[in-house]
Amino acid sequence: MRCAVGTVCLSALLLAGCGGGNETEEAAVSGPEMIDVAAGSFIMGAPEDADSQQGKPQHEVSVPAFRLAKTQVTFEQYDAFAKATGRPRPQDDGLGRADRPVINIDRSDMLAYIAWLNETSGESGYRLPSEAEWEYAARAGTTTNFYWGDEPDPDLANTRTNGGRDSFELTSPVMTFPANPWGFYDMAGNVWDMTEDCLFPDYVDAPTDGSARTKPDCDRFVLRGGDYSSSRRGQKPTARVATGPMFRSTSMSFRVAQDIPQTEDSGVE
Ligand SMILES: [Ca+2]
Ligand SMILES: [Ca+2]
Repeated sequence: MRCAVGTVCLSALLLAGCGGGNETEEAAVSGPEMIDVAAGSFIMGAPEDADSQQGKPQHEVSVPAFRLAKTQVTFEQYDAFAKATGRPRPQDDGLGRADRPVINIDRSDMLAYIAWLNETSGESGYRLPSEAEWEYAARAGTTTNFYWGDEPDPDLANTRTNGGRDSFELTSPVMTFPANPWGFYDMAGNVWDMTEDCLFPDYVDAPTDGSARTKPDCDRFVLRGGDYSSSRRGQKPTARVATGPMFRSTSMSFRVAQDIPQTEDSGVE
């Protein structure tokens, strides 16, 4: 089953072939389950009076249609890559593997996984998401403090609260908490997501076409989406931190984005 561009596959579990395109021939490697995100515009960033962790200033961004994985890359997915390529399996620090987000890898490991997907999955165009794409997908059309409303809720994200559904001091399996309105999991809390963007101190002169803001020899890349130790501010879809390219952590992972294949509908319906 192919999901029409211009819609979001909310019932992703039922649409096992969504974005996969593997009905007629078995791909050698199955990539992460992708959700089609329709093109659209949104206000990126936080108001001037927001705390210092939030990206500012607010500005309108028009995002072309793209795909984003509904979860972060799991240990199961990454370990298949490591096995196939002879790379070491990253440590899990005793937190468990399987459907936990892969941790203790650096940016070059993430890019190697993505390159491997492009080479072996039978599909192309896999890449890291831009900050703008990430925030557009995290907000999922909402304008509230969090994608579920204006107050933190321990039943809706793995953060430092550790109450209610959040019984996790550290990482939690992907899809433990409810998805956001567009079907993406863990866009608040659990572990941070790597993006394509280099860190600039603010959004002045940032691109407004959904593309990543980069520069040669970047030494600080932007992470989005908070982690298991996030306070109120770290859970917001506008929160951002940054790390160097060699950084590894139990609180950082990644999810893949993908270009919409050129042969498909452009998203105009
Ligand atoms: Ca927690
Ligand atoms: Ca997260």
